[in-house]
Amino acid sequence: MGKSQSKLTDQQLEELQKNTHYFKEFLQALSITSRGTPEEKLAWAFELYDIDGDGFISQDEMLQIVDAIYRMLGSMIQLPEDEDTPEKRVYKIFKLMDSNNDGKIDLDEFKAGSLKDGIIMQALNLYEGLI
Ligand SMILES: [Ca+2]
Ligand SMILES: [Ca+2]
Repeated sequence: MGKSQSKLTDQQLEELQKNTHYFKEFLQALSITSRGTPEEKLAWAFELYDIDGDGFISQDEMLQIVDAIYRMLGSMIQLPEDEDTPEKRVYKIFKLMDSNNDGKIDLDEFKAGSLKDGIIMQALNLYEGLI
């Protein structure tokens, strides 16, 4: 990730299109698991967030997802000022979830953090309402 800019470059637009496509797959996968327990859904969600499949969610990976979620749902959910950009949100998520401070989130941290933090569970429930 480069420096944040207010204007979208062509590359960022391309990235956005990829994210949107990715997000649709994300929704589909979640709909498949909509009958699972919250724990099962979180395990699924973790795999989706872990884009390169190395067993950890990096800040870049989290940013891609949060960015996609914000673009798709931004007008449907109220966001406090300290998390009204994906970057701020990712910072907060990592502060909350990354309990051993190694800069990435493993499955246990993700599960524990998601149950503590509203937005991911809220998003999971929102998808169920939509599908
Ligand atoms: Ca990863
Ligand atoms: Ca960690």
